[in-house]
Amino acid sequence: NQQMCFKKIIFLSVFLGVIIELPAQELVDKKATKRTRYLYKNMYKMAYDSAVMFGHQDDMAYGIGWNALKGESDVKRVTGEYPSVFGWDLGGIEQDSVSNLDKVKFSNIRKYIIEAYKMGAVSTLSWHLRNPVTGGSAWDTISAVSQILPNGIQHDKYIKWLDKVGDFALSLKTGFWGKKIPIIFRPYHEHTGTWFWWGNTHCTPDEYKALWHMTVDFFEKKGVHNFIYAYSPDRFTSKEHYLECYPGDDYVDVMGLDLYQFEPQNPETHHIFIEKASSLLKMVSELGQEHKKFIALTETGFEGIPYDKWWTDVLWEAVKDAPISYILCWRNGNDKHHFAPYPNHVSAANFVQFSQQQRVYFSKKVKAKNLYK
Ligand code: BMA
Repeated sequence: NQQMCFKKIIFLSVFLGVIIELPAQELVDKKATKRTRYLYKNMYKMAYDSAVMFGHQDDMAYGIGWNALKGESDVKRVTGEYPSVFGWDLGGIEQDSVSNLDKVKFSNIRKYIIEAYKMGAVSTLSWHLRNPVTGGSAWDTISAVSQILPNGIQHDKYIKWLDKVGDFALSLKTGFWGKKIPIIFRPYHEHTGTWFWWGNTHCTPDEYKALWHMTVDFFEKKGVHNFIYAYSPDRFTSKEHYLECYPGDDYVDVMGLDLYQFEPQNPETHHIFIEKASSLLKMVSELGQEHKKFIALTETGFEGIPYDKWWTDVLWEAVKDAPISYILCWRNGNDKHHFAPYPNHVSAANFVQFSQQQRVYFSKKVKAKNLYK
């Protein structure tokens, strides 16, 4: 009888163990929802299995020659499928605007995020927020960080801004139970550059870190548990430089890099970009392994993509040796300022070729991966 009881206990614990089995990967947010943890674990695994997801900013919102048309996407028009990562921007939410700085309605962003989730894809949010001191744009570099930190004179106002982002995050839910949709949140990006008010020379590394800590702590306290936090410097010179403003392993889940194709842009000199990008990504991937974070090319592109083989011969060459989980190309704003092709674009055929590579994942292959389970 005792033996029976013992067996029952063993059986029950194994059964419960399977039911409540959660990914071992530690996230910044110890209360992260189950789906958020699964997403992180699965993206981490996929990256080290050599899969690279393809992402596009504002993909479902507009493209070249169309705006807010349900079901449309330039990427889909060219390849027949959606990207597997969708980027959106919250710039303007801090001022209760109806639309973001690129004229996409927040209510539509919410719908697109739900759609992306339903197709098994991933959404990532950046935030080109206004300068909290002057009310100018994100590119207004009048010093602001010291004033929004605790004890700063703009602190209370800034907390209200964070609160609006938190409300938006909590509004991203699906299904009968209203489960929250996991998001890769990528605030205060490109801080190694000098163009944003949180960037280099406009605050000290300690101030930057304090801003990051304050932001994450605020969201956790508010009950936002569907964020995976991504750190994404622009170009950097060494691992030490990459880590100069790093908020710490307890505050970062993804180690990213923002890097666009730079001059010179003629095909004979593209090897310069390839070498630069791969050497930076090599450093990021070593850091990722040391810090146990997955890595990503969190923003990239070649404005207008004037080179017809850019996708396979430049971008892929630049990233193929690094275990990046995804690439995010920037938005298709107009026929000059766009980073994905559209039908009949000079790089369209090459983009199709790129999308069909075994290691490259667009929406269809990603759906089969069940990232949220
Ligand atoms: C920049 C440009 C701008 C845009 C901003 C935020 O790279 O695309 O036109 O407003 O990103 O999305």
